[in-house]
Amino acid sequence: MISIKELDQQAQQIVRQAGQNAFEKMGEDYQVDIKTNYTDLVTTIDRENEQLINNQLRKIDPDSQILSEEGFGDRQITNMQGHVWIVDPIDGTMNFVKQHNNFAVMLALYVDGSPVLGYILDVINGRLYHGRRGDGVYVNDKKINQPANLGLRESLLAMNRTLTLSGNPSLKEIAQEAIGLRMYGSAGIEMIDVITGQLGAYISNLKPWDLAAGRMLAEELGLVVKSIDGRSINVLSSNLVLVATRQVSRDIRQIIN
Ligand code: 2AM
Ligand code: CA
Repeated sequence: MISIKELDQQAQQIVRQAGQNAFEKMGEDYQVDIKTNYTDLVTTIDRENEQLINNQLRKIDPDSQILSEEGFGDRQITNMQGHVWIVDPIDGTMNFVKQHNNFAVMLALYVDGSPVLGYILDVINGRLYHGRRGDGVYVNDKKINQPANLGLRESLLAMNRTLTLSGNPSLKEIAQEAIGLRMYGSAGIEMIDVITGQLGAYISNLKPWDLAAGRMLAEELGLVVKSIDGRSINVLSSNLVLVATRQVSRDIRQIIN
């Protein structure tokens, strides 16, 4: 069987190919469809990318399961045994369509439920954030240092639109306590900014493919990835997730409790 190190090399190529495909097609005509409502989009490029990624994963790791957003993966994934690849072919599809910026390709490998490989490609900046468990996190070829353990009052916080508008008093207090509030519209780009220390925290409702890669990279750098009330998260379900420095996580816990 192919080693994790070899899978890592191949997966980097696959993510870069999908990024290149999105970059090339970005300015062309493509179809945009509505998923659950008019704010939730999918394009033919999302679907193309997912097929490109999944077909290659099936070649390099044929016994694995694939959990992916647009329906080309395995229909039913009820357990995390063995190799499970988790795919977001374009994260931040709204930004892809509207901004031609601030979107990502994301991929992760979980082995028996634990994160082992993670990739977030910031397509427009050509930066691939990647990591293998125990080997640290890199941006392209450069190793990333652990971000400073700042508290909430010294940190920028990113929160998604639904939560920001929810009126939840605890979330409002958290947002007011932070030094500033940001909203990018791409979980991948927001998690990159926590990993690199540009944000102290990111709070959002995330599906498995929004979370899987960023969780791997963040945990490898000693950051906290938990449900907002401090419980551990189940990667197979939708979660209200906090990705943060240890100090911000403590500060938020104090506000919530
Ligand atoms: P997507 O573009 O891959 O769908 C924007 O708020 C961020 O949340 C994006 O990363 C987007 O990923 C994700 N997202 C959009 N709709 C979502 C939903 N209904 N549940 C969870 N995540 C969602
Ligand atoms: Ca997506």
